[in-house]
Amino acid sequence: MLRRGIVALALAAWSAQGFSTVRRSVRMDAGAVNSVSFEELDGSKVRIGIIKTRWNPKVVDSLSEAAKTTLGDLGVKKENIFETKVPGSWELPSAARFLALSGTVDSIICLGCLIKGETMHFEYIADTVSSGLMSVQLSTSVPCTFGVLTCNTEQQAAQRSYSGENHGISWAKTAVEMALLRQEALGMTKKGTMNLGFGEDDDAAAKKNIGDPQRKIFF
Ligand code: RBF
Repeated sequence: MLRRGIVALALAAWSAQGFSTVRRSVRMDAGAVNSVSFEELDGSKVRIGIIKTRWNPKVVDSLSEAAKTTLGDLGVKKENIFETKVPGSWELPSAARFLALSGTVDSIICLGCLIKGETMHFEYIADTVSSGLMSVQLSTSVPCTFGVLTCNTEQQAAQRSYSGENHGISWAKTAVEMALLRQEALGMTKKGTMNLGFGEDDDAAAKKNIGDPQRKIFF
């Protein structure tokens, strides 16, 4: 009986080790990345909003500086960047909604930094802000970049902003890419009207495509 127990324990330990080895190797083979590549982006005709929090200013200001420099590098004109502040991350979704509904921007970068503390604020705010921003972008058709760092420590926040790989750079690129996608999807790049992007340059060409199964709608 005792021997059977020992064998069972040894088997359990061996299989647990086996499984964890398999899991480890799968994770290594999955090609997971923690950054994303971008194609060349022409930001010369897009209007971008930046909303940033006054909480954690060292981190958030560094994110917004990196974002603005990147927008400039992509050709976004200074006069096409609108910037405003809110107290904390909790306020980002309403401010984003006001800005989206103003019709003055093609895409909004929402910047904040939540650092886990001793109370439950982090859990409440992080979840709600991310779903709030998703809801704003879907209900207004103005893409909102989720630029909120949700960190366990101040060091993690620093490593992702002023003393490491600054995420403001990729968030600015994301915002320009989504602004261009929005303009294309809404037919704003075509002459004339909102034709939902038939992929032609004028309205007549777009109409000609109606009924053609090959016609290109949206992207
Ligand atoms: N806002 C942030 O953007 N980052 C934070 O780390 C943060 N921590 C907070 C901690 C507590 C205990 C509270 C009450 C608020 C915090 N806020 C933070 C502010 C929050 O986003 C919001 O501005 C206020 O709750 C007012 O609505």
